[in-house]
Amino acid sequence: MQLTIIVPTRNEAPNVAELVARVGAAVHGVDAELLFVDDSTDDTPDRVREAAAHAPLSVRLVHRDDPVGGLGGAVLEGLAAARADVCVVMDGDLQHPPETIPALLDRHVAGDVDLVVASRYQPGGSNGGLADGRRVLVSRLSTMLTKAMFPIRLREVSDPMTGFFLVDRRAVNLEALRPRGYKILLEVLARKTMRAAEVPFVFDGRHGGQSKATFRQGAHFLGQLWGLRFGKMSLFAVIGGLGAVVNIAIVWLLTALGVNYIVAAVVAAEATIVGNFLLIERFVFQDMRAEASGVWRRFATSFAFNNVEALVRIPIMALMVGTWNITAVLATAITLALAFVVRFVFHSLVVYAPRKAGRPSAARQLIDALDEQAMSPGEL
Ligand SMILES: Nc1nc2c(ncn2[C@@H]2O[C@H](COP(=O)(O)OP(=O)(O)OP(=O)(O)O)[C@@H](O)[C@H]2O)c(=O)[nH]1
Ligand SMILES: [Mg+2]
Repeated sequence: MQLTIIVPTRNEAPNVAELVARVGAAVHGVDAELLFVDDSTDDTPDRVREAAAHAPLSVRLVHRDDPVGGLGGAVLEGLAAARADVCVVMDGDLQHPPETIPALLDRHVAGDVDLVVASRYQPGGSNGGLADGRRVLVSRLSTMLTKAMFPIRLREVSDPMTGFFLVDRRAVNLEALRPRGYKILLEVLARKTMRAAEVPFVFDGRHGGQSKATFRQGAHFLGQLWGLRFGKMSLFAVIGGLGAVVNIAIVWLLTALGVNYIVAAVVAAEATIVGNFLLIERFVFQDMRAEASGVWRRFATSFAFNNVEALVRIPIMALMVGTWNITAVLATAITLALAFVVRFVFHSLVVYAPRKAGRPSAARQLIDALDEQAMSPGEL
């Protein structure tokens, strides 16, 4: 089978017959199937079965009684259940014209990309079908925000918020995608550098039925964006913060037991460094371990870095207090913040660096690696 067209639906009964007819006509001559992943409470499933009976292509229905992950979850389930590796994802309300499918397919057949995005913002495309000015504004602003947060990953993509795209699922790690996203394309794009292209399309008005877009989804989207962008770094920060608390607790405990405070501080620092390493191994950089050097080497590098950092930070702090005349507390705060960034960058780029990598220019490599690691998602 050449192509699976995945359509997530929730209460789209009035649109099913027309959708099936138009998709059938659009992919005439292609070995394709149409796969509905349905979370409806209306009679959408009946409409799908009716339409399937005399459709010009194979029509399948996956109805979910437990709609895990909502729209995003439905798309993921469709990608997993598809008979073809090449999948088109589109809405079921005919805002995404089925007549654009051949253009997506043709672009993919050229062979140089794994993802073809149907874009409202390419010449020839349009956003005219959005319900009102407010929706246009929200859509524009969220697109701008998204692009600003992923300037490198989304370089090639003008419409990362579209729900209409073709993806070759062999190029996607389905297990790594989280259905939390209403915008599953964003998950796909943000997690991995994809070879992507775009074709324009005209976003139509809704054919029938009701919109499911809500304010809650908007808030959800911001959460998704935040998680994708800062996931790894915020986890790293949380673990670092936890380490600081444990550090203080150990010093307190040991000194209370009568241990010399310098000895207590050293024991606490080393214990925290080891604990920190174990936690970031497990929770922050777990996706990079397989390609990095062995665990003992990673530990040695991380351990050495943290000790050097602690040794260097204190004289720098003293220097700052001496030359800038700032308080010791402020100097501590500044050096700790700086140390956090340096530590994160060092772990991303050195401790967990892939064993061997293609070597473009050093600057390019640095930027790519930062974009890849510092900003890639992390999950607890
Ligand atoms: N399976 C499934 N599909 C959903 C869910 N929520 C929305 N959809 C489908 O996802 C597609 C997009 O939803 P829409 O309500 O059209 O969202 P929108 O296009 O942003 O909003 P409008 O412009 O008002 O149409 C439609 O085919 C919906 O039926 C869900 O929870 N589960
Ligand atoms: Mg819609």
